[in-house]
Amino acid sequence: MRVASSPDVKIHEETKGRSDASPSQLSISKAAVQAAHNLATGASDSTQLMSDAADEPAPAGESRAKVMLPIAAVTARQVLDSDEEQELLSDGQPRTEGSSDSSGDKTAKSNRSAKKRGRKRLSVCETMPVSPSSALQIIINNPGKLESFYDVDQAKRLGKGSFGTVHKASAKSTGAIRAVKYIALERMKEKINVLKKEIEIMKAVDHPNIIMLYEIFEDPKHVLLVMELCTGGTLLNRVRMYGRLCEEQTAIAMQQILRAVYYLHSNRIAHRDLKAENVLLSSDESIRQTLLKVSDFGLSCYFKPNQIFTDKVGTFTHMSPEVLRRKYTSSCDVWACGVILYNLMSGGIPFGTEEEIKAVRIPLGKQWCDASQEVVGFLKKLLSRPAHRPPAKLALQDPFFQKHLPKPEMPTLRFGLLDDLRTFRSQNKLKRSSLTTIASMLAEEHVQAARDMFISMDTDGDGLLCVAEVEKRLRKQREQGILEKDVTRREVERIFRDFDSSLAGSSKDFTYTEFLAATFNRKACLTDAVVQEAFKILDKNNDGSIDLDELSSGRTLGHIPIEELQQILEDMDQNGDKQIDLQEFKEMLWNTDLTRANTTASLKTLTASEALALCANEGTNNAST
Ligand SMILES: Nc1ncnc2c1ncn2[C@@H]1O[C@H](COP(=O)(O)OP(=O)(O)O)[C@@H](O)[C@H]1O
Ligand SMILES: [Ca+2]
Ligand SMILES: [Ca+2]
Ligand SMILES: [Ca+2]
Ligand SMILES: [Mg+2]
Repeated sequence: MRVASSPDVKIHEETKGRSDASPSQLSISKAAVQAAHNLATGASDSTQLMSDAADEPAPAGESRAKVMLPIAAVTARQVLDSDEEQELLSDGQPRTEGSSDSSGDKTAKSNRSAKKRGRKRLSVCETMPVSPSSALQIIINNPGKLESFYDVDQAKRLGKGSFGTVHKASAKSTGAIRAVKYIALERMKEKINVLKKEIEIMKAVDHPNIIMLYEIFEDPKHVLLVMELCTGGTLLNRVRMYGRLCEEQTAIAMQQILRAVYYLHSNRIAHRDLKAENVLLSSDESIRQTLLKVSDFGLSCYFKPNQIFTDKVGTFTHMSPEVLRRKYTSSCDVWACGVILYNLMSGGIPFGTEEEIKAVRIPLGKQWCDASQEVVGFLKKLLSRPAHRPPAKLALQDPFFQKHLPKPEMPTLRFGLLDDLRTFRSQNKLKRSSLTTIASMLAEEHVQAARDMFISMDTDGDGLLCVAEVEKRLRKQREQGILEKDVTRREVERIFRDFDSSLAGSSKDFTYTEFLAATFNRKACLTDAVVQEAFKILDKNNDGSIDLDELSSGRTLGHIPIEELQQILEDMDQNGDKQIDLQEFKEMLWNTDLTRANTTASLKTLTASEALALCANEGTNNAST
């Protein structure tokens, strides 16, 4: 057990395989409760758990029960995890140690036995399934050295977490700016499975309000996560800067956080550590102008329908009553959103002790006097017993948002963009992955318009663009006189058909990164440097060409049927040497012909209106620009 001196108390108590909480576990909540109590009562004998507490004066003039705790109060973080440490040896066979071992013993024993058998201990990533990033469609584990690809600004630390630090870095090839999270393996020790879960989940998510993981490196001492950079700091810092946010800013922030939660829950992921400190701001512009990104998936996990969690994890101040009782579902994230809402509106947090949380009495002190009926009503819904608490999807439809969100901007959707989407769906996996990879390398100014378009059309916020959403937007533009002619539902549906081998023309919603990849401005963005970089990622052995072995190793695009790979190679190989060289690769990227579509009956004939639309938009190849 380790108590971090970080100002952020994350608790992870597992009951799996155990009947009772150990004394050490109990002492955590006691310590947290004590820290909260000290803060609420103004006690100054700060413990390690409340290292930041002294910076934050408790609001004066409120009764004990109504004191709003500064958020840093109870935040030293603790991770107690009894996930069974799996020792994986280079023969690839997992071996689970008996859970009765103490973890220290276990690790030492595994190392010893691995040595005895003369086998190399595998790196963290080598013991994980090789699956492509769902957003980027490629394997993002980089076996090379981080320093060969990125210049890391060691002097500038963006933040510090329980297991290491986060630094700013720039990609050598494209200059793209990133954040690198250094996770010290030495400090993770038997928590390696927690780290693996964090990586797996980050690899699986693709949403404009969730931090994106671009690449994973490993050195003997660290796992290095290359992530999307947020230069605007944490939402918590923003609140501290202003004391509290107005209702409009609160509505903007809460909508984005709940959209992320809705997306996660739809994908059966519970975050379990939502708090303003784990929500980052994309830039230092105002909340109205920047994007919020949910981050820190260190305590997240997948769940099955109706699954009940029993492990007590999260940050104490944001834990719901049912988490404390160790019988809860992903709805705990919605409760945490309630605590965040309270935090944004007042600058404090509502609950400091276990009793207060369990009693679900929300302290609405004088800070709340001038709050609107809607925000108070919404707060009460989020901070209610599980049976009354709305799921994220429903919370997003709350009158609070209707009343307090500014009118959304509506960038014009052009036919050219629809055409880009359809073209993308007619292309082979290699081209799609290359374009997606390239989209991930682009500078902010090149993706901004497409991103705004995606967000404005994804009206339910689930991170997917569906036929109905596009149709609705077209209809609206037609009503506003921006579109001169109707586009029928069938025509919209046509755009959504996916000619990927496994889908054979069936309809599929557009994901966020797919949308960016399909619509970025080819002319402005397909520079030699970027194309070469994308090529290098595929040319694993760096011999100047991509061949079948490289593609079929599973280390590039994941596992794709060999026939499909052969077909891809054949399509792109112009000189017949069964390899793709840089020139052929460039041509593939530039070629916007509907190569596959030409041979696909369903796309062969454009309707008259589509043909008209295409003609009308010639020259405006990219609608997002
Ligand atoms: N992508 C990012 N961009 C900018 N800063 C970041 C990023 N990710 C993390 N940070 C900073 O590092 C801190 C710790 O990162 P986090 O992922 O929350 O680690 P931990 O799981 O240890 O809390 C954050 O609070 C934030 O200040
Ligand atoms: Ca949607
Ligand atoms: Ca090669
Ligand atoms: Ca060739
Ligand atoms: Mg964190």
